[in-house]
Amino acid sequence: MLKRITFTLFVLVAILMCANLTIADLVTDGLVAYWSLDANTISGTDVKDVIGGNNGTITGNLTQVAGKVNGALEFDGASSVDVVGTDALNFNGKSEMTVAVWAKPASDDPVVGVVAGCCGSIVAQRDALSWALRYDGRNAGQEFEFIVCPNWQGDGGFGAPKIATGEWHYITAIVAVDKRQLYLDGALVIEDVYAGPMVSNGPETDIGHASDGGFVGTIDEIVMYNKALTADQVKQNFQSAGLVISSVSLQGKLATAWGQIKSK
Ligand SMILES: [Ca+2]
Ligand SMILES: [Ca+2]
Ligand SMILES: [Ca+2]
Repeated sequence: MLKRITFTLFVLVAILMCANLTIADLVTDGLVAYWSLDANTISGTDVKDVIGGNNGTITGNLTQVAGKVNGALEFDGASSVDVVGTDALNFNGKSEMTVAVWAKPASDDPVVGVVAGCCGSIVAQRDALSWALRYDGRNAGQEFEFIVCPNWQGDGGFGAPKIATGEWHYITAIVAVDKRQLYLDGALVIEDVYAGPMVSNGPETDIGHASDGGFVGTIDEIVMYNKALTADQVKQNFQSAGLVISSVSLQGKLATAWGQIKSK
């Protein structure tokens, strides 16, 4: 009997260790918000930030679809997830931040905007005056741009090239004191000087749409940090499978393990 209990404990510890390995996969140092957009984080119009409590509300019609990691939301260019935000998302006076997201454009020109080609907010504090990671078709060759206040630095051309319709790609945008960086699929695409510190009039965060337009496509696994990730950390996040193990998969593993224990 003692042998069986010892074996049971061994199996349970082994499962939990595996779970912890998966959890450690996404960089957690400085992580202030994580909208996985998985089905178990969305209830009605409520969208949960599983890390920082910066919960959002769906405005318009968003469709839950298969994502890069578990579930995601499909955006139509008009609808959005609006996050009122907390002090943790207020970057006024700060000199570092990182925002990263998986995006899959629905077309070659994935934007519904107030002017032709612009502006497709993917994730932004754009209803506030702060920063935006978005699609701007006016920036030939640099359509997936990152613009940051003061003065929306980068709007004239600081972006990654178009990503192919229907393909998932991982975009990471960073403010690192005196420079801005943009990574695509874990590799640095562009870097430029930045005259900070950041200026912001609020922490309101918009996913999928802000005042001057919206992104048309699927968005998944949005993370924000209050620090500049290193190149290695960007790569680590690109290779990770998210942070949260769905309770279903963990319960499944436990049930399987318990069945194996009982049959011994
Ligand atoms: Ca997801
Ligand atoms: Ca808003
Ligand atoms: Ca622009």
